[in-house]
Amino acid sequence: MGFAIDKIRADFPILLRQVHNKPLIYFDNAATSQKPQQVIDALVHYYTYQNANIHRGVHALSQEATDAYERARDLVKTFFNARLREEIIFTAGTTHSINLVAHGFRSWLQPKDEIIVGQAEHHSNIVPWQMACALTGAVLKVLPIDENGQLQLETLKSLLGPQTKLVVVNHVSNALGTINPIETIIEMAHGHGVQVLVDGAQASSHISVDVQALDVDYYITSAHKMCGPTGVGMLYGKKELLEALPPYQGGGEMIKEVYFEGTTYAGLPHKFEAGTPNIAGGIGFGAAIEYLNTIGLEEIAAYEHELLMHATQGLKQIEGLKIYGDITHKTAVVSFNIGQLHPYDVGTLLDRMGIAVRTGQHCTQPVMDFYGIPGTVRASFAFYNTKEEIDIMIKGVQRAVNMLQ
Ligand code: 7TS
Repeated sequence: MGFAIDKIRADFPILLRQVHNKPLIYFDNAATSQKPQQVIDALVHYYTYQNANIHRGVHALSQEATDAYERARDLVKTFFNARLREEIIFTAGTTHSINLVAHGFRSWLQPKDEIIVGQAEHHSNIVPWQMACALTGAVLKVLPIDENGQLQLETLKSLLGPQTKLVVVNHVSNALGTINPIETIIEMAHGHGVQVLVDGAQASSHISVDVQALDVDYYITSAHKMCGPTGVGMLYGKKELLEALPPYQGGGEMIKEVYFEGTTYAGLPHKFEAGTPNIAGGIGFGAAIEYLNTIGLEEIAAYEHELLMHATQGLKQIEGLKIYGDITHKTAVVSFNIGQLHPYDVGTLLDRMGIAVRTGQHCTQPVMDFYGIPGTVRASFAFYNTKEEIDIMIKGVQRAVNMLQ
């Protein structure tokens, strides 16, 4: 059976939109994915019929809302194959999850301790660690990429040492789409007794992830990159590590007992979930996972790879076009420039044709500095995109080049 693209596209009402009087072609999926009707319905259903605060009411509505929210946690747990449901912490998203862990690390980092960070990280996986280092005297060490955007594992070998406390890398680069060999990185780090945090924001709706098989210590993502709502995401952590990690925010729900003499904290996952959470968001996250499960991540990955190959081959026909991170082991992201044309100009012309791409640094300034460029044009595809849309974009890029050169 082929990929049921027409049926899938019909689930996404936004794909019927026009932009500048042209049918929308949405190729900014790495920034955020579109939402299927099933997810939109789940949000509306919660607010229409179940709205109540959770974990605290004896009344029926609160119980129903709690059940729906906690069911979503089970869906996330199963999706990532975590061992225990309390290892899944709901957060506001990837940025929040990373800050939560980095804040905990502030409590035990010592001067001269080292954190190894990939060169192609999103700023949200750099700055929280810089802040932790600034407060503790720990040192950030950079694991460099090569010309293709791949992490230099030989260098990791020499960077890992007795001072290393943590390695932080993304699973997939948002700027380039390159897939990092996290299995090897985790094995190498664990060989030195070092924990690994993986930013999975760009992987989790494209690559099947099994946190137990990976033996990863922390794995993080945002629901909005996975057809879910904004403002909700996940931190997976091994139970013993999360139990040792100090809480991030203090407040209601994260406590066991509060006395002015001192407070004790709730168990996992509540210790890290202070205050009223994004209840609708959590439920919508669960609905997004159910939706992705109905299609299947293996099928999604295979289809998106076809899109990637089609786009890569077509774009390479354009004279002077350079793709950054031009390898095959990547998700469906093509980051490129044409000669000296400014990516912003190309992106603006594509927008006039109804084609949404992202231009600029993609919150990865060190990657742009590495290549010595102001930014790139980034087309990032999802399983509801088509080769026909890609053909329109390729023609559009050629038109933009003709107009700008
Ligand atoms: N890490 C990676 C690898 C990302 O791609 C992003 C968002 C984040 C972290 C931050 O996620 P948030 O949900 O907390 O904002 N990346 C992008 C992007 O590539 N274009 O817009 C947002």
